[in-house]
Amino acid sequence: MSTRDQILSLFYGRKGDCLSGQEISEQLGISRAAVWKQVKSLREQGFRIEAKHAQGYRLLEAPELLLSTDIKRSLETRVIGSEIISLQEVDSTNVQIKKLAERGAAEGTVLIADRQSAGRGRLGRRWESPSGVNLYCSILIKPQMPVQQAPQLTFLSSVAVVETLSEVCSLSAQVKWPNDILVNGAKICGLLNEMDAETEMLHYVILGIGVNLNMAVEQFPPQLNYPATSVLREMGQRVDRARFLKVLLEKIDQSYDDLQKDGFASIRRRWESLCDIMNKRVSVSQQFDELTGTVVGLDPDGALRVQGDTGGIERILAGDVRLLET
Ligand code: BT5
Repeated sequence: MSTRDQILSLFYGRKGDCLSGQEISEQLGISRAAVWKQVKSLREQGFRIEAKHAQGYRLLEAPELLLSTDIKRSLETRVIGSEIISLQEVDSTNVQIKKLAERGAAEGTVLIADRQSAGRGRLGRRWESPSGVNLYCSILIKPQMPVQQAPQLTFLSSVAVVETLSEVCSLSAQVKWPNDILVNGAKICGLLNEMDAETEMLHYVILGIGVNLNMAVEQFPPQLNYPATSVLREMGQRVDRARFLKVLLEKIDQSYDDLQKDGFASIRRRWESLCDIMNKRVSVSQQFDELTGTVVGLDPDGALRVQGDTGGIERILAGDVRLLET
């Protein structure tokens, strides 16, 4: 734990009572001057810390930052969140966690950032990541599974996000194959899984999750491919980001455990029940042709099963799926 996080733990342990500079310096084994520097830096980060003569410091208010100590304190998980790193700004949480993975970071490591300067979408696209309002999170896992089954992990994250939106925000969202989450047709979350594998087996997978939580209408960039939305826009109220993240990590942890013990069946059933194109007519644009048919389910390798209007079941591995008017 960093010195800063240790000081915050001491403050939280005091529940609003005073903590003397002497006590902090003894507990952490640092000088009084170093304590003062840490307090100054916490104030600059938005913590309201009162200094009372002869009594010490008192934490009055913490900023609405996503702090690893806050999240870790109440997190009930088995693997996910074994380590939580919270940064103010990164280029991309996926890029940074990949570096940690290469240096041997533990399974379950989570990296979150308040802002991304180069948030990544698929195929080199950009994920808009303004400061202080949304969730930008990457999770490192090391599943014992063959490469072909890696797409199952995208469905695992998307089910967890939709269930968290429902539980924490009372918001009903749908999954869109393969990696979007929509509310009334507008994108509220994007998922970007990246993996490292050798021959047939996975080394590690990064689950990248971006959810628009408290982003206001004027913060949406004007030229997006799809309409976008946020919880604030849909529900008219702000979400506590730390609570959202805690519930999300717990759901991912549970689903990851289920996946490893019982296989894909339960995630597949949940995904199918949250997918608004199940049993509906769609058109699928692929690289060289277009198919129309009815969606009938999901295969274990993540392929969408579509009953073609002319012919049998087609397995769609990549393409753009559009709902047809009925
Ligand atoms: C995605 O790509 O939807 C995957 C986004 C994953 C973002 C997370 S944040 C944490 C982690 N670290 C990263 O660097 N990335 C992951 P794609 O399907 O390619 O969609 C990208 C398209 O969505 C863009 O071209 C825009 O049209 C649109 N878009 C960009 N930012 C958006 C936002 N904040 N909300 C809604 N739509 C957005």
